Amino acid sequence: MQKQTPFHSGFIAIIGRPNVGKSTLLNALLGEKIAIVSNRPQTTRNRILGVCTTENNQLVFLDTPGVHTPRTQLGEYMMQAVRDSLQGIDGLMVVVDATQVTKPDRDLAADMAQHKVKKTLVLNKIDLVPKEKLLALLQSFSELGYDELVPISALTGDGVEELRATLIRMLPEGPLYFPEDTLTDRSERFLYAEIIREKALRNLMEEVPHGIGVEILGQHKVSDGLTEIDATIYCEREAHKGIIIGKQGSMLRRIGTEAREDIEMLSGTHINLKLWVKVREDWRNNRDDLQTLGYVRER
Ligand SMILES: Nc1nc2c(ncn2[C@@H]2O[C@H](COP(=O)(O)OP(=O)(O)OP(=O)(O)O)[C@@H](O)[C@H]2O)c(=O)[nH]1
Ligand SMILES: [Mg+2]
Repeated sequence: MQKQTPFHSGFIAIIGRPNVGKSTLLNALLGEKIAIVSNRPQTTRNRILGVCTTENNQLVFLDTPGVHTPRTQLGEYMMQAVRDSLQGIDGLMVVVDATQVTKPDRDLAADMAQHKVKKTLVLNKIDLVPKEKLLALLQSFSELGYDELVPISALTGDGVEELRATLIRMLPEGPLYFPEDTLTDRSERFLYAEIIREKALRNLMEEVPHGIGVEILGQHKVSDGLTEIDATIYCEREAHKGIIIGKQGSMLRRIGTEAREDIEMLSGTHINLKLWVKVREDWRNNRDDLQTLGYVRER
């Protein structure tokens, strides 16, 4: 790809309350799925960087955990990841769920409006909102001082290209921060663990998902075209372990099959995925466990 001058680039943080669709939006902007998505709040636990490069510009997105009041050390780590993501950025995208704008959404949007960078307020999930309601909502955010208000559906893609054009207009002149073929700064190992966690989140009910952590123990090439991956799913209680394994192992098999299919697509090779389940009581408040599972502050 021929790099054009002047070249524009910048870091843009994606901020919002849990479940508003930040990770779905990151994936839509990249045209690739790198961040896991579920209908449960607090799905994303780390800052996830995604890069989109053209001959004229490079957009570097930072997906972040949903802003909430932390109740565990993991929650505190997550909120630190949000604060860290706000450092050194060139732009800010604040996402709200247009189907249910709450006071905490408005408070967060008002708080973020204080940042002295280019700011876009993104009203997501417009596929579920009647036009009249949307106009009133847009109006209700117009006084906060955002440079742009953009309605989108990250799920259907409606408005996503308009949003991209808006963000590109806001980029300052800048260097190529990452090689042009970079998609994310996250390792395969991280992405695989996240895929397994996503399948667990999607299949498990009630309080079990929040206490789940995944560690990739190892991966080795068995032959050309076949890799074996060993991973442990941690949970917080013996009763949860039973639920994750399921009747005669049926739940664990389902999580394993769904995860294997996604990992095979990502890696382009056949995968033999071996999953174990272990109980680690209160791991979300244990510093060593948090470290083992990759919840370690960067830099
Ligand atoms: N109908 C509809 N659903 C959406 C849209 N965008 C996201 N969703 C759904 O909203 C849910 C949450 O999406 P995520 O992308 O995981 O939300 P998030 O903001 O990253 O959530 P956290 O990581 O928990 O903070 C999922 O069930 C998505 O499929 C949209 O534009 N329309
Ligand atoms: Mg997310």
